[in-house]
Amino acid sequence: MAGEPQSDCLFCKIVGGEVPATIVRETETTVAFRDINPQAPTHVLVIPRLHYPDAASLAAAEPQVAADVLREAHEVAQLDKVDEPGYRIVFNTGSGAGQTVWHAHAHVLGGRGLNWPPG
Ligand code: D5M
Repeated sequence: MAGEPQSDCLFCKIVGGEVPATIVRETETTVAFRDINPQAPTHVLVIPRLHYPDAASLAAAEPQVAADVLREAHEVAQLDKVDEPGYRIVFNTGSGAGQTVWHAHAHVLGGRGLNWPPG
């Protein structure tokens, strides 16, 4: 059921401590950890503890938690000192956009020049 831990979800396992991760920050509603395949000097994933398959379904069901994810993304950027000159928050949504893990997550990318448009 949406919002409940899924036994076959990698990020639910990270939330539950069953799969190790390099945790950066934790709150009551979110966990932030370093991406295993970093695309920038700072590449952190911020996830809700609750399981929703993507950012849109999270925002629809739990708008406060979606806001918590955004707030934490900025906290992570500040922690890694990439908030200046700037950083990027990415929510890949759908396989066509490159989403591979079906538990909502924000990529926080920074520490290098970031091109626009993105690839
Ligand atoms: O992003 C999914 C991201 O999840 C991708 O950048 C790799 C990352 N990933 C996958 N497994 C792990 C573990 N075990 N730890 C940390 N990061 C991980 P998407 O937008 O779905 O393509």
